[in-house]
Amino acid sequence: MAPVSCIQRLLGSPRAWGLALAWAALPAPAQTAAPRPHPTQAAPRAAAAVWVNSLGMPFVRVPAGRFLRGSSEPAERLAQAYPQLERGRLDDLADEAPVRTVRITRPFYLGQTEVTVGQFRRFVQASGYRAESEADGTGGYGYNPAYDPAQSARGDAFEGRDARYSWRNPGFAQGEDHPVLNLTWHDAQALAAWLSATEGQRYRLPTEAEWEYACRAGTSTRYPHGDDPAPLAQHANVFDQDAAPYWPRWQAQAAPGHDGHAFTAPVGSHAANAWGLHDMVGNAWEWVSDWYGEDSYAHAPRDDPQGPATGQVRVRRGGSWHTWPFYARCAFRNWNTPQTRYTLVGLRLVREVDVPPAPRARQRTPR
Ligand SMILES: [Ca+2]
Ligand SMILES: [Ca+2]
Repeated sequence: MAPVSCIQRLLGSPRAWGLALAWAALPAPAQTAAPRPHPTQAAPRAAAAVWVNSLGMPFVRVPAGRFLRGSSEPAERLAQAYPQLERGRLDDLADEAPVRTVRITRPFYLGQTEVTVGQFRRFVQASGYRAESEADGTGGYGYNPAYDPAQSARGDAFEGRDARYSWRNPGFAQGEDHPVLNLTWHDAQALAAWLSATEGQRYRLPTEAEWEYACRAGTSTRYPHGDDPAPLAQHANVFDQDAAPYWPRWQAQAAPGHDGHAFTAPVGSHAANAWGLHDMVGNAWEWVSDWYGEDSYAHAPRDDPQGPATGQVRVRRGGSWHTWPFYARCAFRNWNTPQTRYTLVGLRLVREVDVPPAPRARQRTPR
């Protein structure tokens, strides 16, 4: 059975009425989504203007354009760049091909950073929303130094599901400016819907194509900084020499060097890419709107692809603070069920650009 969207489920339940009333009772947002400069996010490298919404999320405008989506790198070349990886992992990348030109026909505002704990907390306080991990009582995943993956049924790197874990607690300390984790795809939909309703704008998750376009920011290399994984820790918060001591059996997979963070980093701790976007690579995986399809690139339209019409799992992109460099490439695709809540997965949002109405067709002068 195809999963039902959160909004559909909300509208079909008594809870929807309570939520709707909570929204209606809200005071007007302290500020509208009208663009204004953000006092703290003006990255010198990113000349692009930054705008902030009513929850304090900064957005930058991504231009319309075209890019080469995906990767067709042969396994032999990848093996040279990532010699520590088992060969089987290099042969499992068919979903990144074929590489094709994709056009993004409309500009859009994209979150300059991942959604933070503080921003999500303000949403929860204003709306009364309960994250899926709390609403269903099964919790999320978290880091527990006493937990041994080898002793668990699934062998997962993290403990869960467990009610002690949620977006409020991934098992390690997070500041309000860290990326929020343990949210489901449905939670992301609820956040976007609430922002849309309260601000009168159109918020949504980026499509998978928009996400990769924005990650690449005009580049066609493995990472926004280039092809070489060696300096990745200078550019992103990934599984590095700061994280490896906590998972010594994966030491060989850690990026060389120190990015300064064993767990999540405050968003924007690393330099922005060429379009002014931080942490597209690393820190938290990011939900996108598409259903996953292993062969979806071969069947996608060239313009504004939206992904398969149906599916079982939703795509997440970009890698996280716990991700090996190979899986933090701009082209890499991963997925989870829309109910998944996990210690590594967060999101960033799109706010659509207001499109002025098309000019009326000129009337033909009768002859
Ligand atoms: Ca790190
Ligand atoms: Ca990220």
